[in-house]
Amino acid sequence: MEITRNTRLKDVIRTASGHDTVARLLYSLGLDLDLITNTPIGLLKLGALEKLSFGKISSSFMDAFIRILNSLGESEFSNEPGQTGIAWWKEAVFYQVYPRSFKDSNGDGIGDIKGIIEKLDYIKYLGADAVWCSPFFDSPNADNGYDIRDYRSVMAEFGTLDDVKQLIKECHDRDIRLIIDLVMNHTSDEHEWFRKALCGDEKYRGYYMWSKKPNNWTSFFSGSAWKYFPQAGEYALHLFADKQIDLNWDNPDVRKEMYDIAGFWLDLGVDGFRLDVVSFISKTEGLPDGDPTVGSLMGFTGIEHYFHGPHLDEYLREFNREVLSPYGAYTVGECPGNGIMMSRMITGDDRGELSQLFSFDHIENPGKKRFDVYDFDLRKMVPELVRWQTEYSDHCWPTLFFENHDNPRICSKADHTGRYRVQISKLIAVLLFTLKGTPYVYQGGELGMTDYPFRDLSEYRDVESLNYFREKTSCGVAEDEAMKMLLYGSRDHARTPMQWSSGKNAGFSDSAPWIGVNPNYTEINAEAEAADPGSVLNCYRSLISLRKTHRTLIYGSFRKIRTSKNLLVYERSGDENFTVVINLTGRRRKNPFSSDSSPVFSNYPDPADALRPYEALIYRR
Ligand code: TEU
Ligand code: CA
Repeated sequence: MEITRNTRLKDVIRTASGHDTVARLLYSLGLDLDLITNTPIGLLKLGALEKLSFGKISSSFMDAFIRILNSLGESEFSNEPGQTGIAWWKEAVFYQVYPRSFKDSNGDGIGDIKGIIEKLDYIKYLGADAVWCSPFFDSPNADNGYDIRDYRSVMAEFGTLDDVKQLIKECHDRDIRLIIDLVMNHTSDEHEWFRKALCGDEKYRGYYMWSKKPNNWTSFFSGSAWKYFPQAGEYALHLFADKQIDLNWDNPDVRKEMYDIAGFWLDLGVDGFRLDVVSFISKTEGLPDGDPTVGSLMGFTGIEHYFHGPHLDEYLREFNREVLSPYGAYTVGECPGNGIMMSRMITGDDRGELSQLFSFDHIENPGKKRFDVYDFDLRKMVPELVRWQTEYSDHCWPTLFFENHDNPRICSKADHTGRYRVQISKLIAVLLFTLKGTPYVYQGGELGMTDYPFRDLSEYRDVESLNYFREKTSCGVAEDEAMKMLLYGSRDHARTPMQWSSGKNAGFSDSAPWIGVNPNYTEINAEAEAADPGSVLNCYRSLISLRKTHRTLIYGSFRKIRTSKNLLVYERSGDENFTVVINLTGRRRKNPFSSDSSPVFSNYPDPADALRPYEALIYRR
């Protein structure tokens, strides 16, 4: 179906790209797709929006918008009700390790592979079945290892290839699977390929994307996405830091290199991959300018040309056929900006692309961006969360996560006062382990670790934060205001050392860590929490074990029960029936769920009639 100004909105959202683009656009305006599905607005023609907006929606924006809507064409995925197949990764609890900040084994202040090995028993004790390890490959660390210089060797600070082989073995000895983090969209500018490209080697020049005249795309880490290289006499594309140069995936040699690298690691025994920004690998041919209005809404200009590019599905299928399937490897793709329908194209079990993906809309409230100064409202997350439970289809399996190494801590985000840290952390655990999908715990989330009280720019380490500060202040934002934005959005909050004990440097290292330890480690740490039955850690452990002993919590169906917008109430049904009641606010609410039985879980130590702030209850019937 060709979308034009005459297409009614309700028809626009029947195609995958139409559905997701409109949903994303509304989301960035703080609105919900319900507006189109549940109100007469759905009957309006696309062109009417232009007239009704009184000039806010320009004709050129509408043109760009219609082009995006038509770019993906019809979606080919099964709408048949399916039968959810059983798989280890649907039953597993994943634990994400950020090696630099997890455990330092040799006292240089930097976490390392041997440190991870030391703590595998802890991961097992928590109840996790699989580890996602952020990149440990040789890297000059412009972006903490997400800028890879050599995909087949290990960063000296982290250890050796033998250490990683040992890690794989020690994981498997404990029945823990290990997936590693492959960055296939870009390499370091210090990678041999790029160095050869700069020396005029035509073969390797063709590995990257060049231009004599850069387009208007912006980088995720501020400024233009193009950097001029005098040796080459041209600009090279970098969607991230200017030391992370985008690979040209339209070149079959590049794809072959990547498949070989994946095979190398699978031969060493890893169980699969988390694929860094894998949805960005295919870019619109000719690299045309991005639409400025789309750019300002999304925060990045040009994104419509690569967030689900023209050959993405084709390349993923090729990757799957060449490497993943033969090894039976699991994959979870990082796919920012892909909504639910386009995600079905990537993860449908009949599509032969990826096992699962991460999409991020639920992580910020509608209309908000990560550096905005605001308290995250859990209520506003519900429509998005529920949609992935009910509309993602039986052919797909959601990921469940609220934290990772790129986002502040969720308990701080939702309550910057810290007053309800314990309740919110446990509430999040209830969502992680009772919703349908594969839970991903980010290191320290299981302790209720919080944001760091950053006061000075010198305390930040992340290239994104530092660039952001520079960009904002150079555009006239006052320094204290820019500091406040960093305090709300910096990725460094998630990267402070794991808090193991109340000992020196939180038990992370014998010497000063590469980034500050949160001063609250004397109270919030694994050792103290292990000894406290009411801790966040013990809550995680008991919910993981509840989930494992009741498969209904894994494979059971999901149904949302309508109540007030202050509560989230849902049912998981199968052999058994679980009802989850969550107060999403910091105020007391009436508990609408009357039951003969008392809850099998509460995030408060004692029972009560009314729901207390952020109370989360699980009933079993
Ligand atoms: O992140 C990609 C990404 O788009 C975002 O998570 C990004 O960091 C930011 O949130 C944009 O608003 C991945 C990695 O997870 C991240 O650590 C890397 O810095 C990035 O790719 C580049 O490799
Ligand atoms: Ca170390």
